[in-house]
Amino acid sequence: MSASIRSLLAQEKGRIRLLEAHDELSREIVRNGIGDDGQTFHGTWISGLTQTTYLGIPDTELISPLERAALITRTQSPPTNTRPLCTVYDADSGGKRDDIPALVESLAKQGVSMIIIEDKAAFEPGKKVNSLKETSGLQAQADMYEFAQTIRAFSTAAANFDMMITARIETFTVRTIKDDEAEEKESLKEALRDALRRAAVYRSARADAIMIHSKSPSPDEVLSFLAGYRANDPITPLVIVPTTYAKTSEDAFYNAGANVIIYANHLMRAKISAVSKFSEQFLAERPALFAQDKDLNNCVQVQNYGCLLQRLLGKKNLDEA
Ligand code: SPV
Ligand code: MG
Repeated sequence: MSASIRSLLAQEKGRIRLLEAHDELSREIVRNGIGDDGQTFHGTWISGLTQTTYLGIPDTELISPLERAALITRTQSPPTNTRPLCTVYDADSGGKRDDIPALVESLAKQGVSMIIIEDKAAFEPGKKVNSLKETSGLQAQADMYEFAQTIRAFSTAAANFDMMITARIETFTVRTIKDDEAEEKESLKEALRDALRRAAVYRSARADAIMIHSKSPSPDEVLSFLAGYRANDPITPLVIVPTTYAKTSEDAFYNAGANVIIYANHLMRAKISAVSKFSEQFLAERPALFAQDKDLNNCVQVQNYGCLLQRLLGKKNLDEA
């Protein structure tokens, strides 16, 4: 059974934490993770970036959000008696307009309860540029009124499901940072005005939640949006992705009005790091490494990648792995 993010938001007083999962094993790792303070993840983020990395293709909408949805493996069938997680899907630009009803239905049937669509130029395979890239502005931001039509189409398709539709605002990520201090200040002010205007338009188009994205190393863009938005609307859930501005505490964002914090690519990064180090160690020490370690040997023999990864992550500090 999957959890509903709408219900979790109510249950957890509007403070939700998600971690990216790109396959069934990583999802189980998210489900079982417990911090020293007893905190857990409430659900998973099906990231376009890490799902495509897993598939070995670039994060450019080479395959459509509908095609990608068909590749989610068994997210709805965890073993019984496990803690239910909610699932949030990264739908990139939303894909082809005609695909929207089938996309929403496919995701709902797989236990997804929130879809996030970004206000970038309309779907064209291979043309998407990831928001964190320096060149993210090369993919233009969508006209806000045209994007509102996309949000309306998703909202209509979601009417019979427990599904939240989130409009993701890319104004800060497409912005070119100015060298001149005064120009930069003005550009930031204009970007904030634009982002707040877009949020109002997308809410009128029946978006259930708003995501504000930023690739700045400072949390200031996001904090200014949260303050500006919350001045007029204390209720609509707000979503953030603190990948580049990672040093600010969760509480600072929750207290500023954020409700859903998405750690968007961290398991894939941990996996790449751990497995790279392991393969180097293996080359250096084989076959002694396997001869000495029966458990590790078992993990490999049954090709249980998650078991292998957990063994490495069990060392807590990835650098020790
Ligand atoms: C993803 O994880 O695919 C996202 C978040 O869309 S980001 O990569 O930060 O754009
Ligand atoms: Mg993405």
